[in-house]
Amino acid sequence: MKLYDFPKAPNPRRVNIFVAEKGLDIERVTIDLSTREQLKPEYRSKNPACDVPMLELEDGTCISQIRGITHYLEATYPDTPLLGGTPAEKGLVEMWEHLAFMDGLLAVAEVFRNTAKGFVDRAVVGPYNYPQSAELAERGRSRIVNFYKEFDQQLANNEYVAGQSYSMADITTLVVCDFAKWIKSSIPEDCKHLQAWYNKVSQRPAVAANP
Ligand SMILES: N[C@@H](CCC(=O)N[C@@H](CS)C(=O)NCC(=O)O)C(=O)O
Repeated sequence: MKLYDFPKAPNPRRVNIFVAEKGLDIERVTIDLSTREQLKPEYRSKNPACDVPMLELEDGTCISQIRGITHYLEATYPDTPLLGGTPAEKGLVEMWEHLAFMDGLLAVAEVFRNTAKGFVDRAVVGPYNYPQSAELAERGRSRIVNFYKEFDQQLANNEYVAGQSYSMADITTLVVCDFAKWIKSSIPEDCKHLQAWYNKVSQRPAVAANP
């Protein structure tokens, strides 16, 4: 099994933390996003979505998209469950992880990809080139403020993002909070629950080992 990776980028980091939490040792292949290796024919033939991470199984099956990869790994290595135990927990982890991705990670990406110089023609991840939009960058900034508020509220009543157990929903939320620093945004002072949770989960060995 091989994990195609670019550790500096936020989405591969989500899977790298997940893998470390499970204590798995998986061979890595670096796809250099800075030279646009993800768009080259060799990688594109394995992953037409042209993104990382991507997991290649022993038989050559290629699974891209973090949900695909984490569900495969959870089913194969069920010890240390990170996608929920009971049916209700599984539903809640999916729910909160998806919200963290849609309302958090994509909001930060909306700002970053529509403002960073190196992304002038690459405002959207994937095989097609799209130009940047200043309006989308501005909209992203206001979406992040709402993300902080929503997740602070959730953490006022729950120890972890999806309830009482640490899960993939925490991993994605933590990565959003760190990715936001790339656009000079940080957890607002009045989001005390989110800040306390952030301080706690940042100290986990799997998180610290994948900065
Ligand atoms: N929806 C994808 C997101 C993956 C993604 O956006 N990866 C970024 C790195 S953070 C990427 O591959 N970017 C390639 C590019 O910018 O062209 C997933 O769930 O795996």
